[in-house]
Amino acid sequence: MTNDRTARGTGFPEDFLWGCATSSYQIEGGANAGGRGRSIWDAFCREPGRVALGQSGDVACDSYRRWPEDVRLLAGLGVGAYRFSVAWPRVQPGGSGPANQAGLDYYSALVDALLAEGIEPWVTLYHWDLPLALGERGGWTDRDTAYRFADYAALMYDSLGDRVSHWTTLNEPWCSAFLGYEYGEHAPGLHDRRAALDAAHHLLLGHGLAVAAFRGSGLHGEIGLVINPATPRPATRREADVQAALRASVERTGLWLDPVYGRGYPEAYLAARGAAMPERPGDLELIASPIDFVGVNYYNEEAVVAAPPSAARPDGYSTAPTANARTEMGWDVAPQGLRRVLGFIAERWPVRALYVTENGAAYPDAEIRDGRARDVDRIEYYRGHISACADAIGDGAPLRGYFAWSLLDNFEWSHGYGKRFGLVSVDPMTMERRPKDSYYFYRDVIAGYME
Ligand code: IFM
Repeated sequence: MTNDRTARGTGFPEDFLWGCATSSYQIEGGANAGGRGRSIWDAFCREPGRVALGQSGDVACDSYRRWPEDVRLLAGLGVGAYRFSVAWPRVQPGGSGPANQAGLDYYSALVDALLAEGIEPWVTLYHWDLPLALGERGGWTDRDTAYRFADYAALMYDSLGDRVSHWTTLNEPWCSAFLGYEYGEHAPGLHDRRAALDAAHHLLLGHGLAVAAFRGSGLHGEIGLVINPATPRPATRREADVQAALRASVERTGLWLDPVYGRGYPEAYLAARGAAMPERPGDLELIASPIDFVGVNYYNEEAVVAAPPSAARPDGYSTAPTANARTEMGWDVAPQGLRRVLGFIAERWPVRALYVTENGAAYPDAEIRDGRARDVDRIEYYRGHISACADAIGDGAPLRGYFAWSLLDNFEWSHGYGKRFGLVSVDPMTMERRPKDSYYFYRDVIAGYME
């Protein structure tokens, strides 16, 4: 989409879309406001030892009440789009049945305010806050959750579809399935590989059903899936390491994009686990409902070396140390990895458009000078990654836009509030928002200047 908020002097096309992203549980708070139901994250945060310092998203950035301030901050940046997610338990407290009007009104007012500023709302339907009632019935391991998700999606199309023209179904289904059900780091916190594979299939089925419902709604607009693709790079030039990295990319990213593009599940991935997906006739056709774009969330690369497959490492590789700088998450800073993964996806799957739907970095709080956080590290991180996007476009990748993660310092899941990704800081006591230097850097990039 072309608007008057595209970069002019940074080597990006005129109609390149610049945006900023957040998610509901990470910023909204208002946990008991307006008839919101409970989510699996509300319950998980209350389990001892799950989240740093026992923190939760109960208050978060209080965007449930302070969203007009957030819209002003977005307008000040000059973004063309704001990517936010809907909290399913806010609009359908028990995960099924009638909508909660107060929840729908909240998102409707936000959408209207964004449009009034010329900012396109990009709505993510699922960024991990599953209604607890569904979680208690097995969550994504239960096939029925996929159908409930499609009903909820239809409800959102009805409510916002007259004003929203960009939708994404799931954010990073790898995290929902594997961090949630196999590695125990995210809600619901299980350690069960079989459950993770079931969850992966039902997430994809929910995605396919929601895409089909969108097409059936007669609405205009685009719909896509957001993934965090695997980003291994060979640690050495040894052929075994090169092959191990390639295999990891092909299989782990293919787990999502192969079925979405009608190729079924990667056999080698399932064979390595001695497992099959719980698919039923017709599922793969639904999962392959055509999408308009793929969103790529990219933060880092991992250097890998070939290693004998084992139960813990079925894919036959392990990670190796590098000399790269790291963010506060311990993640390697590897801007060219973004260029590589965009190229890899564009080459391998018939994607019509790619968007970087998240990219950003956590760093310890920066020195405050003249009342502003001088977050030089974050600026350098953005500079490198935004340049890598220009390189990817030069290579021919159909990259149409970029979303910074994140507008605000917010609730970073099991890390609590200790890891801060914001362009804007949020005072935990007063909720006062203060733009950091990176906010002004990104504003200038959007305006067409990258010094
Ligand atoms: O904060 C998360 C976000 O919710 C999903 N993608 C990665 C971000 C940083 O960890």
